[in-house]
Amino acid sequence: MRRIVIAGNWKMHKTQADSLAFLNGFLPQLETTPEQREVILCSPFTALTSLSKTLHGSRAMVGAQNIHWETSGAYTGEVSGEMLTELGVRYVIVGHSERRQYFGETDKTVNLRLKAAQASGLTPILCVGETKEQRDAGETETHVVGQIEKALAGVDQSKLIIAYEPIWAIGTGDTCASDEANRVCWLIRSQLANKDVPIQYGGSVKPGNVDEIMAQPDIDGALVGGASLEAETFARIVNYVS
Ligand code: G2H
Repeated sequence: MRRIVIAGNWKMHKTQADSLAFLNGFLPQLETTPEQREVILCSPFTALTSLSKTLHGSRAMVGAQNIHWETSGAYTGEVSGEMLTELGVRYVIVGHSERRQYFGETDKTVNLRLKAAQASGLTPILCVGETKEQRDAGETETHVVGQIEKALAGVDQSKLIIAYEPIWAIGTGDTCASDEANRVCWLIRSQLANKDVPIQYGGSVKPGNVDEIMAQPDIDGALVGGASLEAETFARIVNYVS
């Protein structure tokens, strides 16, 4: 049985106070969440400490949105794995398309960050996905397989989550058809040595489409942006009906 992992990616949203207000509404709704579902909240660095303290002993776990590959040094603005684990962080998103697009993230730095995350005991959530232009040109498969190969070179597949996020479906409300998403997730799995790696779908997941997405045989969870910002909405996603 593969794990089911539902993660919220808050991106650059929520102060500490906003995060705690979210938890007040969200945590009671986890009481009915099936036990085998992993629930993760990936907040900005500034809210990690508060989240970690409040979530201690609860069903939900804490994730960060980036990690540097060195353990320390003159890297202004960066955060190491040890700095994250010290706060109780267990997961970290690596290679999100927004980091690739706006912050110069490359397949090489994604690979380094994955290794650094695992070396510090974190489980990385590796994001891959194609642009609209690549999809229109029929290059989805080659692009995604190429991203996976380069990202995972020398990476331990026993402590890993992958998120397939077609860039054209991110934050646009334009969800990838669930069978198309499943086909790419299947393709990703076919490239892996460890077939039990949880593979999430991400891109405009919401309460109205989560059931259909999660019914797909090769989709093991969701990475949720906009719809993870409001407690009631994210709780409905986490508590989807299988
Ligand atoms: C994709 C996703 C979360 P959204 O970036 O990683 O965001 O659900 O808003 O499309």
